[in-house]
Amino acid sequence: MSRLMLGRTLERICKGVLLLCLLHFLIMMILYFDVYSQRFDIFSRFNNGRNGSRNNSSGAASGHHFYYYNLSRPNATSAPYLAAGEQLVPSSQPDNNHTPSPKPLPPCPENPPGLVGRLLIEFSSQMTMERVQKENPNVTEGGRYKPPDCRPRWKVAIIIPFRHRENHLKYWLHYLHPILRRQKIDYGIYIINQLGEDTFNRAKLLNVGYTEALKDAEYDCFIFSDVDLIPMDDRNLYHCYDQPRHFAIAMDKFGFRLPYAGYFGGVSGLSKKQFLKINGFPNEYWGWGGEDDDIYNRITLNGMKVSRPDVRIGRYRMIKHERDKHNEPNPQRFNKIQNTKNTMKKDGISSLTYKLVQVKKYPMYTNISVEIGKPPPRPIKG
Ligand code: UDH
Ligand code: MN
Repeated sequence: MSRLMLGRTLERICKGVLLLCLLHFLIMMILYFDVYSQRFDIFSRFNNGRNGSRNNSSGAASGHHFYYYNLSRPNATSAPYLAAGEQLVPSSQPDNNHTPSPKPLPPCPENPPGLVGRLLIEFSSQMTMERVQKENPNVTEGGRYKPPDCRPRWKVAIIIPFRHRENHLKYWLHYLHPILRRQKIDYGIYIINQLGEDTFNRAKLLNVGYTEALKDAEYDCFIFSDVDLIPMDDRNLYHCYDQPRHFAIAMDKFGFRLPYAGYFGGVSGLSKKQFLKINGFPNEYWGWGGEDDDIYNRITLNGMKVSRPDVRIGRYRMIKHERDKHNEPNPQRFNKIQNTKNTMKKDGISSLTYKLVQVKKYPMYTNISVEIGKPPPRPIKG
């Protein structure tokens, strides 16, 4: 009797186990087909990318994230001027059926993988705006760009003081757009054009650039660059740092060295917070020289320290030029830079006045034309 009972119990257990196995098998089958269909989907896209002659050994596909590529985009080509890693451009549109909500982008890498390092910079061939435009199809109106595959830490306005330097501007745009794109910077280019023929005022134009760029977008980082300075190394990253940044530390015209310890000229960058802390730049330096030293003084007087790249990386070429008309050396500059401590509180972004005449968005940059006045009449001696 008890044997019979034992047999039945065993039989029930066996049936139970068998049922469980069947159920397990069923679940496995469902999961398998589900995953397989997804994998198939990913691989078909990935292969599309390869067929589109992309370099799949670098860039997005080599990271931990799979990106979907849209071959219909105009920049989905392997143009020779693009560096490795640039060509993998994910679509900004989610793909039709499979990605209902776009995944949040990962932060941009601190060392962007597409950088090429030392660059060959030369100004012998003629440059045209048509060529610059053709080479940079993914720059949007007004000279705006943001990386499609990652989230940059900074939103950078690049401000260029300008008058009658059209030729230099073409070279600047030709070299800088691809560099900034490789650096994975979210940026806009603002040319601040001083109207009229009165004495040039670089620092005041930079203050105007800060103000006008902020009307366009919520920038939190400002890079101020001369129009004739081209970085020779794309590892010199155009974003902001813990301290105000001096980028152009080794120019060809100074024998690739810092001309003096407190030099802050050429290309520099401040976060919005750092810029406001020093009340922006002085408006009262008319003509060439001194304004960069005044800015340096403002930085140190406000308890900050200038940060700089490695001297091998912060190299620049300046397009050769003669002194411009109406930008003679300012004879008052030596006196003025002794007085920054007294002047900086009242002269700066807080006291800026100008007349905005025109804002025009071109494909490769935004042009802001302004009247900024002229130097006050010099007191008559005697
Ligand atoms: N700038 C203009 N137009 C001008 C003056 C200045 O666009 O008429 C801007 C431009 O962005 C330029 C920057 O202001 O890069 C600085 O001016 P700069 O290039 O004249 O200054 P730099 O120190 O030259 O390079 C000084 C004169 C060198 C004369 C050398 C003669 N061999
Ligand atoms: Mn110059």
